[in-house]
Amino acid sequence: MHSFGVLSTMALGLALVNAEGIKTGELGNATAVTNNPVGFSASGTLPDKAFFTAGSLNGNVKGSVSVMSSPDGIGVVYTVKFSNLPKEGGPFLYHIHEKKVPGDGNCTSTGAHLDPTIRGETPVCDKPFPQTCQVGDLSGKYGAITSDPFEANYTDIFSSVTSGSNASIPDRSFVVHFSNKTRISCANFEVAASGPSNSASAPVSVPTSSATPGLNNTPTAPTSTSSPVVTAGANVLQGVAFAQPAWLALFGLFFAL
Ligand SMILES: *[C@@H]1O[C@H](CO)[C@@H](O)[C@H](O)[C@H]1NC(C)=O
Ligand SMILES: *[C@@H]1O[C@H](CO)[C@@H](O)[C@H](O)[C@H]1NC(C)=O
Ligand SMILES: *[C@@H]1O[C@H](CO)[C@@H](O)[C@H](O)[C@H]1NC(C)=O
Ligand SMILES: *[C@@H]1O[C@H](CO)[C@@H](O)[C@H](O)[C@H]1NC(C)=O
Ligand SMILES: *[C@@H]1O[C@H](CO)[C@@H](O)[C@H](O)[C@H]1NC(C)=O
Ligand SMILES: [Cu+2]
Repeated sequence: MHSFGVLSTMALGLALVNAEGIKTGELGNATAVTNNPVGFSASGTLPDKAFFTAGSLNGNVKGSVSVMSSPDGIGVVYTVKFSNLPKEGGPFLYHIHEKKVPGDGNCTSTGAHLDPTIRGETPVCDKPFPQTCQVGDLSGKYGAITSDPFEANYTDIFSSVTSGSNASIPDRSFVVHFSNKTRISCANFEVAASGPSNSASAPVSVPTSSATPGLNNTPTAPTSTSSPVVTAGANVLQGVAFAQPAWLALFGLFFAL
């Protein structure tokens, strides 16, 4: 009985930290996501009001995190921008958190970092081995916010844009912290474009999402005097026409199978 307990504790310890002392998730390392639908994009922008206002913070940190499926479908391309940071308390950290920000804007309610492999926050991410880090630990893997303004572009192969996936980014939120982890501000991702190669939801979601601010496909009206109703109609038609090849391809695929 006793020796069994000791053995299982040892096995657990070995599973979490390997011979080189690198901490791995309870469920192993993060795996590359290879099936992201091309053409998907989503973005989150920090609100005007901070969740935690420190002495030198004027209003709120300004910033956004945008995600785009990469052209080869492997992982996600991030475009990250922050400015108007507090003068003290850096370098600032930012992460994808597991839950959405609720209506009251409470950043505490976003829970912990997105961590499908159950790695935990400590010890800190080992940068040369990003597969061993928490999927949502963006500043751990790609660097903290060390300048104002701050801008970074990178591809994270462990991120997914597929809703419901264990590594889905658009389903979550991002949070900006002081170096002591106090949460300054947070925002949700809003889908901007779901992409032509998306599944059966494409015909519905394309016309709907074209009303979302930030989407860069405003239809060019044939005349400058066209009424909003005509524009909306043209928009829907454009969405349907856009979605048709996806449907045909889908049916073609079923036939082929
Ligand atoms: C995770 O990746 C690290 C770094 O490459 C490696 O040392 C470790 O053995 C891997 N762990 C598992 C469970 O695959
Ligand atoms: C974290 O750092 C900020 C900025 O220095 C400070 O205002 C805040 O009180 C600190 N939080 C904790 C829990 O120490
Ligand atoms: C935010 O939510 C947490 C629990 O999720 C609660 O303890 C805290 O009081 C809330 N903060 C504000 C400012 O409402
Ligand atoms: C997350 O989901 C992917 C795709 O379904 C799967 O391959 C992977 O094993 C899952 N990862 C974890 C840690 O559950
Ligand atoms: C990041 O990419 C954008 C275009 O998407 C570009 O305008 C910007 O200069 C890039 N920034 C850096 C730091 O590479
Ligand atoms: Cu965080």
